[in-house]
Amino acid sequence: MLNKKIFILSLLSLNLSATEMEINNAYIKQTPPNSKNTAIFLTLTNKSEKEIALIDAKSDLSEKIELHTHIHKDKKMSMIQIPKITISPNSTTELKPGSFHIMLFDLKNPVNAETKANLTLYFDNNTSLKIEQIPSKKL
Ligand SMILES: [Cu+2]
Repeated sequence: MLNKKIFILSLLSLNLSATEMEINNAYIKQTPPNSKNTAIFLTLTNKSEKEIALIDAKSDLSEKIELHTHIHKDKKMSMIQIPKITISPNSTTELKPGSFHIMLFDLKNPVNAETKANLTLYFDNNTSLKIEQIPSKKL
């Protein structure tokens, strides 16, 4: 953790940028009252000339977070944990329903319209980005 640069970003804008990675349109999926799991979606834009991978995430809503994607298996969609989400140089990778997502397990509280999340993303180039006040969305 010591050599990871933490960029603390604006509370009001969800148009966040660091030197090399830009995060846009972050939101948490609202949950039914008894659901313990949800997902965070966002877009990652790599503005550098090198491939960068998202390798870990932390949030105040849950102690257990995994990077996930969906796969088609036996004509069914299922989700699996993946070690990283790679963003090619000068391109955008979208985390969205049915595709890549940040999975939150064992939620401390249900996610409703008032919920705001704080999220820290860790990348394989030894940087991290903190996003605050992420809003929820009903999907
Ligand atoms: Cu998942």
